[in-house]
Amino acid sequence: MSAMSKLPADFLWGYATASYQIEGSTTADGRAPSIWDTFASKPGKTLDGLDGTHATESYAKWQDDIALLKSYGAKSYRFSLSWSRIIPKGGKDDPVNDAGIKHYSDFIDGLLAAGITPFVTIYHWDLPQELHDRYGGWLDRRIIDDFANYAAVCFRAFGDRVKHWLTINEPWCVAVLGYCVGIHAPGRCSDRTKSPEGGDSATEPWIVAHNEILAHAQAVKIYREQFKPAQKGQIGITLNGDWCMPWDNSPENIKATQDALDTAIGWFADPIYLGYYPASMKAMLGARLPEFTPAELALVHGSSDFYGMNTYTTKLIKAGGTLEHHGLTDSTFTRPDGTQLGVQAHCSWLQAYAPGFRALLNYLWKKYNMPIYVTENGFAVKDEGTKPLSEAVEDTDRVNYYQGNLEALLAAVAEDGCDIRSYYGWSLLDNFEWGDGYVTRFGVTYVNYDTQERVPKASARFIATWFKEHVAA
Ligand code: GBH
Repeated sequence: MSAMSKLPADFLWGYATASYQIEGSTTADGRAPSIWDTFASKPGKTLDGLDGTHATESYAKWQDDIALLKSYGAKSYRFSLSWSRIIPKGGKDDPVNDAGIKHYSDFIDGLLAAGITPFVTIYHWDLPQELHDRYGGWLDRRIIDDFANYAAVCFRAFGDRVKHWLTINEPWCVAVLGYCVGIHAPGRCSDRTKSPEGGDSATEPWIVAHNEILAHAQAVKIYREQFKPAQKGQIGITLNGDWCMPWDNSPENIKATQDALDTAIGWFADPIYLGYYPASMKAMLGARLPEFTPAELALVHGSSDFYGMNTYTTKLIKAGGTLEHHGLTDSTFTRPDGTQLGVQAHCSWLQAYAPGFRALLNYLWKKYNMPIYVTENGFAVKDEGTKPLSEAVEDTDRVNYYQGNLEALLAAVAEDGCDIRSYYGWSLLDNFEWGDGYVTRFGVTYVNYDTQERVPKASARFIATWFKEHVAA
């Protein structure tokens, strides 16, 4: 790579967050409960029984968040809207809450006044509880029109100023963690000791995913037909997906690696960008995988203007697992020679491995041929949550993670020719890490949860300097 390689001047970079993970103020200004309020309030569902009641108090402290982003030189901020602040009961015939609209409208104005481009996620997992109670939320096809209506309310209220939209964040996590493993809201699975109210891990995740894809596509259709001509923005979905490499060169592990990628990524990306579910998933699931009608397929195929990519790690894949949501494969970070793939994070599922980040960018660019927006990427330093502040802010493992991945991103652009338009670090702040509570910290900013004091970590300074040096003027 030439030392002069730079990202284009309009490259968007900044940080990502999500409403329930940062906002707090869960009863303010007419907000109604989401499935995450309900799930987190049940005993044993989150670490230390904690929830998003306070989080980083970003609903109240929104001006501080904007000032922080500005101090970091961020060009853009990715955040999500809370459905139950905007339409408390959620449905298409339910009232819109003007106070919720006003909050986000003021926030968007504040970002723009600070020169920061808003990138807005419409749904990041906090479904209005009422829709779950009414018809089972994502399990029922009524969600499609209710979601599309909610999205239209957002386009109408904010689309004059918001030109970058994401429909749903990581539909895989909603389907698998919420309706198969039961470790995320609404906590459904086949195990009645964990989910007494019902659930079927063998069928529900595939139905939920199908409805998510249709809801996303319906929202995009409305945007393109009714709003895009005047508002001229872009809209897409963002998918989680970690790079997979065969554990060794055996044919069965090479095949398993593609099965793992199909289930992690192709499950959603193939219908949306290519127009069909992966053949490996049809073979695995048979009639349990829902089918699209021709009309639905026409709606779904091509329903994203770009590839939204959330990624964290790389896995080594072995054939022979028992979990269908991993394509009946197993994964490990331990190579055949016993060494570890990368530096271990606080979460068991995350190790740093920059070559995998570059390989994934290339795989997605070649397979789907869409501009890529990296919408999340980040690292939780091991044991950071129990370190004193002075040590926690010297987050060397996180600096190394970002350095490796940003160099990989630049190489993917400058040497491999991938079309990459954004990079968002997860996250601006330490925040509510879902079932893992507050001990796992992903922020480039340390949050003292007793005082809500924000303290920049070394990684925030590193990223600011890196983009200053690597984005064309
Ligand atoms: C993102 O998900 C989320 O968008 C964000 O809200 C979250 O805070 C952030 O990552 C950090 O976790 O061991 O089988 O349970 C990341 C994608 C996919 C990573 C599921 C964890 C757990 C797999 N996640 N994975 S499992």
